[in-house]
Formats: sequence, C-alpha cells, structure tokens
Amino acid sequence: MNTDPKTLLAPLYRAHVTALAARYAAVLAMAGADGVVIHAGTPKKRSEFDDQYFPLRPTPHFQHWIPLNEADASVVIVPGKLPRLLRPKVTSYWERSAPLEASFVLESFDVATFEEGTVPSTLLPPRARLAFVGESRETAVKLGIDDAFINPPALVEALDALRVHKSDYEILCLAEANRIAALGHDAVVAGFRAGGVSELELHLAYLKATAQDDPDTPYKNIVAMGENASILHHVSYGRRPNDAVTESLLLDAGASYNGYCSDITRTWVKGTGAAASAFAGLIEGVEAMQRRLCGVVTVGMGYEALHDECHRQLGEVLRSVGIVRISGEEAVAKGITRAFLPHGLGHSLGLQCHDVGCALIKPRTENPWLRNTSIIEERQVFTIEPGVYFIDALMAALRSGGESASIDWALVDTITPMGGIRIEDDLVVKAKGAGVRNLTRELIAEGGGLL
Ligand SMILES: [Mn+2]
Repeated sequence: MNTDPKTLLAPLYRAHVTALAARYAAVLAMAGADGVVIHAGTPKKRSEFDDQYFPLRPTPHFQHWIPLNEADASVVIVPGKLPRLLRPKVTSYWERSAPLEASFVLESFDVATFEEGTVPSTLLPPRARLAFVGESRETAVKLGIDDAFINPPALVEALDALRVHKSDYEILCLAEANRIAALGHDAVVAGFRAGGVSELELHLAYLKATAQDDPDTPYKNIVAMGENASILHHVSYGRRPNDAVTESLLLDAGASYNGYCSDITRTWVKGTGAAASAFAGLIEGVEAMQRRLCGVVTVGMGYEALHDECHRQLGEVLRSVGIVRISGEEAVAKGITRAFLPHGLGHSLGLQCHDVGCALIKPRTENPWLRNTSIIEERQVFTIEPGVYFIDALMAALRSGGESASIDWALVDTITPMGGIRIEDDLVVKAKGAGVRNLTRELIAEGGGLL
C-alpha cells in the first residue's frame, strides 16, 4: 500500500461509527427496542473437565462497533446518544486482554468502567425495552434483560443485514488483512520451493511472516502437500518433511486486522515429472478460470448464477486438459464437474470468515455447499474460490458410476497424488458497471508474490 492504512483509519472509523449509529436506530425502532447492549463475550472452556479456556473470539456485532478484544466489555446503543463502551476494571493478576492497537477508537464512545461481575444500573438505560446481543445469557439475566429481548431473532437478523455492505473503514481493514496474509503466502511459497520442509514448518513460517499467533488467524490455516490437498480442510499438518509427496502445495490462509478477515488460497507445483506437468496445466486452467469469474462479477447478478458459470467453465477446463472426454457442457449436465468441485464458489467475508447475510435463501439441491445465494450488490465483499480435487470417495463413485467411460482414468490416477487445486481471492463489489476491486490481486501489482 502506498499510504499507511493507519493514517487513513481514524477518519474512516469515525464515519463508520456515525453511519452505524443511524442504521442501528432504524433497526431498533423496527424491533421495538429502546436500546441494545452488545456484549463482547466471555472465554469458553476448552473442556468441561478442565480449567483451560480458549482465547476470546469477540461477538462479531461487538467488533462491528469497536476492534477491542476484551472479555465482558459491552457497547450500549441508545438512539440519539453517544455509544457507550462499558469496560470491566481488571483486577485479575492471572491474565490481561490485549491492549487496543489504536486508542483513537475510544474517542467515538462514552467510556465507563465497572467493577468486574456487576454493571451498575446507573450505567444502563431503562431496562423495559432494552435488548441484549451476545453469547452469555447469564450476563443478560444479571443485567435484568427481559427474556424476549435476549438475542431476539428479528433484531439479530436485521443487525446481520447491516454487515453485508461494507463501509470504507471495513474495506480498508479487509485490504490490510489481505496485505498481511500476502506476506505469509510469500514466505510459504519460498519454503516450499526450497524444499525439505513439513506442512507444520510451513504453517509456522506463515505465522512468523504475518506476525500472528495461531488464535489470531481468522481460521485454522490449511497447509496441504500432495494428496492432503484433496482434504478440503486439511489442518492435521504433517510433521516430517517427505519429499515423495511434496511436489504440490495448497495453502489456504488469511489474516485478521481489527477483527476483519482475509481468506486467500493458492496452489503451487514443482518438479518435472508427468504428474507435476499435468497438474501444472490444470493449475493454469483453474487460475485463468478464476480470473475470468472475478472479471464478470457485477451488481445485479445472482451469486448462484456465477457458481453455475464456474461449473460450465470447469467442464471446459477438464475437457481441455483431457480429464473428461465429452464436452464441458455434458460434463456439467452429467454431474461430473460436481465430483471434481464439491464446494461452493465462495462466501461473504467480513468479521467472520464465512460472513453473515449472503446465504438467506437455500441454494438449489445440486449446490448443497454454496454459502452465498445473494443478488450481488455494491459494497458486498466475498470470495471467488474455484477448485479441482481428486477426492478418493468422489472419484470412486464416479469410476463405478454410469459416466465412468467419459473420464480418462489413467490421467486422473497420474494427478491424484497432487491432491487438488484451489485459487481464492477476496473481492469488493464496486458500483453498477464498475466491476470489482480485487483486494488480493491488487497486491501482485504492488510487488507481492501471490503467483
Ligand atoms: Mn474461503
């Protein structure tokens, strides 16, 4: 980035909070509430049988207001009043929350502190129609919130809807999360090319390059070499370098910035054997297809139509590399492309890696894992992540099924040890007719090494 995001952040953040306050006022009026307490949450026990806790993942609705990772903090919104931030006074000498990265965020709040365990009535508005959003029901009850106002579904749904269209502040955070993740991808591909490293070592190299601890990452890194890349969420990393299966690498790894996530996947291959060459050709096909799909995204299009277009293009890719012997169109009609690409084309992205608000209607039955069924709108942020995989169970079903003769099984068997391919970018939808801003690929233009 040419401009330090931190200098841009403060004015954009202020504008974000001001706009959010106006939108909350409308939603609260709709829900019949006079105000809402949004609770950050409390750490969850790793097991009921011991006394260890997971690091806190703040309630996303709380992070929508403030990038603060602090157990038992709350934001209290009452239309017409400055948002109030309630922070517990820390008396524990066992642990302490991470400090705020940017203290200017506090300027947008009326900050009050309270003794741990109790919030004095004076710090809260009248309770009669005060809503509560958060995971700790116990906290809501302690605060005297009426049962019907604890996470009321209509209110939560309306607040989720407010998260679909990202503000300039949020887009800056998402871009920064992409920039950080790109550093990790660069480090990992360098390690992969050098060779002699395990999946675990590559994972650790990623954390080091992005200066993230494992719980800071938006989701558990997927670091998959060889056949492991056919396990869509491979996180049981190999611990020993094993050159026999290290000619291919799929890395699906992101970063967080102020709670906002990036989600980036790349696939690399090295070596000159038949399998590596065939796999390289397939990567090229998926890469070109992914760029074309990003290029056609436009306001007003249905995301599911884009997913269908992905299958049409995948049929062509499979035909062109010789994996299927029938036309691409037939490969789609016969369900063959869905055996090679069983997941959805992408999902909305924001404070959650699989963000809310874009999967309100069910996909068609042939697209069971599609997590975005929205009509594409300006300021939506989502991923485009087509792939091709050689998954044992799905290949076995295809091989024993009626369409077996349409597949070049010798070629499939050659490529299978390479596992699979996924190429994933994060997109911001621009105004109608203006296409998208690709938060991931814009880093390449600036000298990043993502492909
Ligand atoms: Mn993704």
